[in-house]
Amino acid sequence: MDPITIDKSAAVFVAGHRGLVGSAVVRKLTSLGYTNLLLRSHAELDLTSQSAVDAFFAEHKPQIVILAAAKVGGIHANNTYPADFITVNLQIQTNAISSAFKHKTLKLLFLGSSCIYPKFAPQPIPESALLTGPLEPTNEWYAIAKISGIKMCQALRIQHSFDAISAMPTNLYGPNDNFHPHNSHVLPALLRRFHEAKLSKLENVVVWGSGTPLREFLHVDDLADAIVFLLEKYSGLEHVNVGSGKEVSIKELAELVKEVVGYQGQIIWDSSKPDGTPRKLMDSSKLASLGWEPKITLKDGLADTYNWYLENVHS
Ligand code: GFB
Repeated sequence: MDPITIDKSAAVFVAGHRGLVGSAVVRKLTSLGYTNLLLRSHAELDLTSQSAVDAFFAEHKPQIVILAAAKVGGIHANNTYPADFITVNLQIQTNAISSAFKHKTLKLLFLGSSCIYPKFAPQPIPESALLTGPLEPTNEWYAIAKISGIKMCQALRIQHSFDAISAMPTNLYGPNDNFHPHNSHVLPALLRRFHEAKLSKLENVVVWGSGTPLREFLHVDDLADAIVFLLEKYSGLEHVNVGSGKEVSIKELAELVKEVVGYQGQIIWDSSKPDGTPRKLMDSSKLASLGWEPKITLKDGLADTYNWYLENVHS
C-alpha cells in the first residue's frame, strides 16, 4: 500500500491532545499549517466509552487519527495499578481503532512504547524482537495492551486493507509531562525532586534503584516530528521504532539533571526501589532508512523541559 497524500485541511483527530505526546503533535501539525484539528478533552469525550467514541466518529468522521491517548506512568505506577493499565488502555485503543475503521478513517497512527519488547531483547532492539520472549514484569500489563493495539492495526490491514500504522517511541520527556513525585517517569520525577531540594536547601536527594539501568530518551518534539513524517511517508504492516539512538545510565541522567537544575547536594541511591529492565535501547535504523533523524540532544531537551516546568508547574 502506498502512503496517502494528506491534505492540510484534512480532519485530524488527535486523541490525548493535552498529554505529553498529543500536545506536541498539535504544536507540530499547527506549525505545518494543518487547519482542521479535532480535539476533545477527557470531560468532552470519554475514550473508554465505546458508545461515546462511536458517536463522536459517526458525527465528525475524522480522516486522520493519531492515537496518543493512553493511561501511562513510570515504573512505580505500572507496578502498582496493573488492572488500570491493562483495562483502560485496551478500552481506549479498541474503541478508537474500531470506530476509525467503521467510519472510514483514511489513516490511523497508533502509539505504543518500547516496553512491548522482551526484558532481555537483543540490544539495540529491532522491531523483529516483538513477542520473542518474556516481558519486564513491572510493566507487562501496559505492554500487553500496547502489543494488542499493534496486532489490531495489523489485523485490520491484513483483513480489510485499513491503513493503520504503529510507532513505538522510546522513553519520552518534554513539556506537559507528568511531574508527579511517585507516578511519573524518571526524568520529570528527578527534575522536580532536584528542583525542590535546591529550593529547600536539602543536603541529599534520593534516587531510586541502583543507577545502573540504561535508558534511551527522546524529546517529545522529535517524536511529534517523526509521527507526522510516518503519517506522510509510511504505510506498512510492521510497527516502527522511534528513538534517539543515545543511551545513558540512570546515574548519568541524575548527574545531568542535577547540573541543569543547579543543585549542589549529594545523591543517595534507594536500592529498595525496582530497577526495571536493565537496558532498553531501540534499533531505529528502519526509521532512519526512511529518511528521518532526531534533532534535540538530551542536554538541550532537559534544559528546555526544566524551563517549561519552571514557567508552568513550579516557580
Ligand atoms: O522512567 P521509569 O519509571 O521507566 O524508570 P522504565 C526508569 C529507571 O529510573 C528505573 C529509575 O530504573 C527506575 O528505578 N528511577 C530512579 C526512577 N529514580 C526514579 C524516580 O524517582 N522515578 C521513576 N519513575 N524512576 C517505564 C514503564 O519503565 O517506561 C512504562 O514502566 C513505559 O510502561 C515507560 O514503557 C516508557 O523505563 O523503567
